[in-house]
Amino acid sequence: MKDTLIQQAYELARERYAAVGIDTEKVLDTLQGIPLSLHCWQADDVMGFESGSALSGGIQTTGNYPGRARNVDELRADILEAASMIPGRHRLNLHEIYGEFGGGFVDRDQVEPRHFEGWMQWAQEQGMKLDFNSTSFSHPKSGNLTLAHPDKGIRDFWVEHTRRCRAIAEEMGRRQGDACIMNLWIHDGSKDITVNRMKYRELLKDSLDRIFATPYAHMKDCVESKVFGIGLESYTVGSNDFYIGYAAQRGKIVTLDTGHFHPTESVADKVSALLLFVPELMLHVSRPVRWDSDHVTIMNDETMDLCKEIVRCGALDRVHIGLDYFDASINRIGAYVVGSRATQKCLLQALLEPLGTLRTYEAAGKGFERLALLEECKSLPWNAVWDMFCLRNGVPVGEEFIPAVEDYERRVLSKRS
Ligand code: RNT
Ligand code: ZN
Repeated sequence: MKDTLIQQAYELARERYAAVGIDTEKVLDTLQGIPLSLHCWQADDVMGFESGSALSGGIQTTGNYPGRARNVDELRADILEAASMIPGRHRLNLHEIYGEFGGGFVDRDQVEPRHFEGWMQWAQEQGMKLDFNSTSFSHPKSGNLTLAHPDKGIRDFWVEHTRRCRAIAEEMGRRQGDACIMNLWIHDGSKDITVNRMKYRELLKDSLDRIFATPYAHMKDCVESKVFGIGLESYTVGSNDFYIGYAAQRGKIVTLDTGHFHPTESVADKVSALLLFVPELMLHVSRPVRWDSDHVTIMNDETMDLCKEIVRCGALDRVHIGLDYFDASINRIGAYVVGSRATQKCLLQALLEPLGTLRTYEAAGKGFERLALLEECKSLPWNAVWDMFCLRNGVPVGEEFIPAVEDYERRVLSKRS
């Protein structure tokens, strides 16, 4: 698309938005300052570099599209390629299994900051900040239970792993001069009926207390619940209620994965409810299709509602926006780009909302006027503002990223067998 056309369309949009009291320049500035935390695991189907063992722990990738990243160099190249098509500056979210273990086997209770030295240096060179995750899946000691395992030896192993991960996150945060957000998700649960719901939850609570006993200044902890994992359908130790209670009492961040709730539940509604009781939120923006299927995020009502709630709550500085999907059935770089840009498009529309007028209507009991303006907002020329955002950031505008992804596939991905 010609730059002049984008500029002309933007000027018209700018006037159109000014008429409803919105300054598009301010909005573009705000959007520029919102980093996404890009999930490194989209590029290699959550495999990591530890041992090549199969993905386990209640999650699964489906599809075998060619071109999966097989090592750290390929993963980094893919992330940079994706980032070159996503406007703005973004963070990278690593899992412990993506450490550089020097060809040997480093067990999870032995991991150290030095295994992430390469990542920290690379991230600094790229001007990219890091977030982190402990990894309790895909490991021989990770059956149905980890931190909630009745066997003290197994529990201790995972406590040690997670404690070490916090130390790594602390080092990342210290080096980048900005807190590293460390997420804790475990799959612990039961395939069939358990008669010990309380027991496993007591054990998990105790393990968490041991893990969080060390205070840190440069990392922040978050805890992620879910409804159930594959093969663990009857009971999830770390349920939503469990972690909400834990995080509220202990002042931890709650991670909301948009796939981890009952399909008709609104994740957007949780933002205001939780922010009154927990310090911050972390998001795993995903697209559940009938269940926690981890499809690529798109610009749908759910994502839009979620972004609108963050803006309406004035909570952009208390919500960390990460992505979490793993689609192995399509070009993985394209998947990164589509999901990231979709999330940003939702954020942009949330920022372009004439909230002042809408709230004036609401306060005056003008229900029709509120509804009418909300409806009209849907067709205001937000896309012209989006195109301008891409143009100013030097990334492909509109569908221009499709041939760019195809080109990378031809040049790079298709050579991986
Ligand atoms: C699993 C959780 C978790 C993982 C990542 C890989 O259901 O969503 O966040 O997807 O840790
Ligand atoms: Zn998640």
